[in-house]
Amino acid sequence: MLNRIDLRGVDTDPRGLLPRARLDVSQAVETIRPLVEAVREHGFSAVREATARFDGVELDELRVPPETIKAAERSLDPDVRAALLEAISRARRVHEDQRRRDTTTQVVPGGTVTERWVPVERVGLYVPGGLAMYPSTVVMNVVPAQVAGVDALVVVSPPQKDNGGLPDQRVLAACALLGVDEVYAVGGAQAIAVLGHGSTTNAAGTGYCRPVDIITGPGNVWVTAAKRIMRSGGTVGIDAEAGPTEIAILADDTADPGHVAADLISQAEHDPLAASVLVTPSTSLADAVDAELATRVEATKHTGRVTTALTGEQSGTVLVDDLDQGLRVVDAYAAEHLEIQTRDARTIAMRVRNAGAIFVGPYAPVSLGDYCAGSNHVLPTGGCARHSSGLSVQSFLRGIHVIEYDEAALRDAAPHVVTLANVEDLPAHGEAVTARFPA
Ligand code: HSO
Ligand code: ZN
Repeated sequence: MLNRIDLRGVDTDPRGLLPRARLDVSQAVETIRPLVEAVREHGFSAVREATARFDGVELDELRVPPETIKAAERSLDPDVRAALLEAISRARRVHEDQRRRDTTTQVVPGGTVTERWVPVERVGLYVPGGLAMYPSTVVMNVVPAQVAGVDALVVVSPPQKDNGGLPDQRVLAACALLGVDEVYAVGGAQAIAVLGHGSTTNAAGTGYCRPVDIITGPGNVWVTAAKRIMRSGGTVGIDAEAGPTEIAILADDTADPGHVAADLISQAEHDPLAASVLVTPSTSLADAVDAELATRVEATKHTGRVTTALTGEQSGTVLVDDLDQGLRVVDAYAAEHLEIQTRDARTIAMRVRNAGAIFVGPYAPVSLGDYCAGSNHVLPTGGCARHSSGLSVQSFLRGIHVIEYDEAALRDAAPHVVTLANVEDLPAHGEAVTARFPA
């Protein structure tokens, strides 16, 4: 079922040889720019029009009343509630350990630099609601922002026709469980424009969503394009440009082919564009995984999109000579999720350089991390794991240097400042220091 790419005996850089979807965000940016501009200029009326067109919902008010959010929590199935609470508490434990402490460095007597970690004030979280509903994504975005100490958290999520034009009921309930009460029923590029530019929330102009400082959360290509537009304006930060989800599995002949197949299918289920890649030195494992896929894909609920994802050019089995070459391949691929299902998986995992998250051994499937490992599931895709990390407490903090020098310490540093200022032909810089010490 999976395309096969045979890299055995190939010792060139594997980067260009690996399967990968090409997603043209720049094209989408041009398509979506007028909509983002319309929201900036006209606020609610532009949002209303886009929502009718794309979501088939006529909105009178974007803001979801806080009582409605609370009611969603009350109507939650007890098992779903327990699972969400467990996911929240595990994520909190991991993210609380990420919180950096301010550090003060005594550079010289009388001279210190303190790095103060300060949260951004207002964050907008995009929660998708297309092929699937994502209460777990609410958890993964809100928990690190709360641990960072962000003051105001805003959630936007597409209105659902079958929920009376409100976002998904479970998404609302997750917001309630986390104490988020500012939620807007808006999705797509228009939601990103509301977060970035701010917007009126009804025709009367009695409600207003203030612009945020950072926009996080995954979405489709239109959402990503709108995030790129907002970031290029300079005043709004974004977490990352999330592309379709990816799983790579580095496995040897000790791996259970049924588990490998199940894990490849699990991420393919997200999106016809999702990527599932097996990297293995074992042709017998590759064959056995193909055989498992044949039966499991038929039996799974979303056969259609799983088949499209698994047979697409972005998915495949890469045959390698050995695990050393396998490691070079997975590093070149820089997967959003990487599973290591090999002998001595822990040692192999320690050698990986590029991945959004690494799942080690037979009992750490990606779907554990999607919900309930405590780790974050908002991770870099499309090879961005080469330079970026997933969402964390750090994503919501800025490290501000606070400089305190006394008179003697400045006097000591003065000749060096003057010398360097003169080297750069910026003498006024030196004069700003010497002005304090008239001869
Ligand atoms: N695998 C997705 C996250 C997710 N899975 C949410 C299920 N729900 C991207 O990491
Ligand atoms: Zn997933």
